[in-house]
Amino acid sequence: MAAIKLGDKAVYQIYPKSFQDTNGDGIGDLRGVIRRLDYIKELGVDYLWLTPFYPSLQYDNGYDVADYKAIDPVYGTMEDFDELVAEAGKRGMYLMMDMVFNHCSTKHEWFQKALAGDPFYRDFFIIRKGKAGGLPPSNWLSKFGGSAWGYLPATDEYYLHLFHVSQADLNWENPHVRDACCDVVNFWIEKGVKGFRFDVINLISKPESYEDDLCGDGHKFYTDLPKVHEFLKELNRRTFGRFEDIITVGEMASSDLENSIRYSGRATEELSMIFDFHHLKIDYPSGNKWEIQPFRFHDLKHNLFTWQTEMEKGDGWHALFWYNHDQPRIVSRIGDEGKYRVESAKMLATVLHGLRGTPYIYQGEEIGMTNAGFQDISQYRDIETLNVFNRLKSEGKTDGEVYGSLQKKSRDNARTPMQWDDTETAGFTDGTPWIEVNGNCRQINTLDRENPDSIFQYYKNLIALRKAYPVIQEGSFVPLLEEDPRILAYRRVLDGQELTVACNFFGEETALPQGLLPETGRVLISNYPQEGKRDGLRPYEAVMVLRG
Ligand code: ISL
Ligand code: CA
Repeated sequence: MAAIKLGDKAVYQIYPKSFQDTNGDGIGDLRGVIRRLDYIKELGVDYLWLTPFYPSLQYDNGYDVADYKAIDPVYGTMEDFDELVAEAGKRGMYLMMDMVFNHCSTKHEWFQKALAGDPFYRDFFIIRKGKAGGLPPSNWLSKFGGSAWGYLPATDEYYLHLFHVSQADLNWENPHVRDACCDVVNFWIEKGVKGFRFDVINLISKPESYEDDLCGDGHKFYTDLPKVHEFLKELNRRTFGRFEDIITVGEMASSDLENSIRYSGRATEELSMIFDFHHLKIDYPSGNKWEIQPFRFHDLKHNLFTWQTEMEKGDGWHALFWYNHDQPRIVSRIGDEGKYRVESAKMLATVLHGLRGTPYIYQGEEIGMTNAGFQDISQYRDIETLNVFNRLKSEGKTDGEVYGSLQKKSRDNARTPMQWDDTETAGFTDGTPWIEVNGNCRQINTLDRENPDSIFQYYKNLIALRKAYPVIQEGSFVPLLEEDPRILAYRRVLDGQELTVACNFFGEETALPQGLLPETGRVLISNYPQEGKRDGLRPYEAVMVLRG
């Protein structure tokens, strides 16, 4: 198992389609990533996670992979890729590839051969007869709406697709599927890749029989099944686990704590770390993502505290993140995208970068980018959003209700182009961008990053602090002020050193309980000037103090 240290690393996530276009087709590309390597290096990160750029029909922006060992010509060539690895390496940074192994595109040759009747490839997928009365094998729902079963008229059968109808689930029970996936990972390892992110990897094991879910969408039948652990151990042993210097992260959809600890524990030889999403479900009443509700501060705090404490007890390891390409921009979601945009972006960064785990920064987070603000369905591109739009309309929701929801929740919020400068296309492209640029690129862009007060410099400083202080890398987590309605505070402790983090999550000043911040401590970072007596926290104020 990789013996590599995780606590001093940071990862930058790139959504290539929206990062930097270099040939004027309006779509970001690998040469664009190469062009911006010096920018990323300035931040001080170690790894670049790129979401999929394999050949794909782009129904789900590349998560419908049609060939795992090639580059989609829209993004560039294998030579561009090799150059990217080499150029990143020169700057001390490594690539993390996105492995989408729960499903592949129905255009992948495996599925095409299965459709043509090849029994070897048929067994790569989960194909079943329907139930009497023309019903699919079970009533499970796809994550993007509709049945999770796609109909195959030629044989009057169905294939399972937990996601889009173009994403057929792979049958991990079949050893040939596991061979094929191992082969893919080894292919990229040989190309010099040093990190892997495994998409919805806790869903790869499926039950023996397919029953109706009488009180849900079916996810309890395929989430965290015991065999996932076996499959991950095998993948580890046959691929990345043979190397000391490769890191891995599993995306865990609705995984529980016990399983998360097993996936990421050092002793279990599965993955280096996991993304859990529980801290982001704090604004979904009753689990429905599309209903609008303000975030519940107490739930957020309670969630972070429980997971930090329990993961440490079980020796699990977290990938720390506020959002990614599937989630709205965090400053719009639980910060203040208006008056206190800069303060709240820095405050949220402070909370996250002080925690136990490995921090991930999503492109644009380091300059405080905000939600897209799209007002019309023609501006949206995401398949999930388009499906939900139709569903909400057919349920009789008004335009106001529907757009209110999309503007807060759509995955496109995080997918608008990176805001490099203050021109019309934000320096992203010379052509027409595949998705509109946020008009606020006039004010929010990378041009002011030299300014010592910029959000960019703040992120850079946080990453440098992590590299400098073992207490941030390894310290034990101690929750503080569990009941305080406005402040999130905690301590990290290591070898007599004590790091205290205190953050005001709201736009009003709030009292700071006496003695919380050690009088003798040294302020490592804050989003406000620190002088004089500390008896309160200003709007969205964050402070990190070290003693010892
Ligand atoms: O964004 C979501 C729905 O609102 C999440 O449930 C998301 O589908 C889940 O986190 C899995 O995400 C990953 O796999 C999907 C892909 O669409 C996402 O972009 C990817 O991050 C299917 O491959
Ligand atoms: Ca391009």
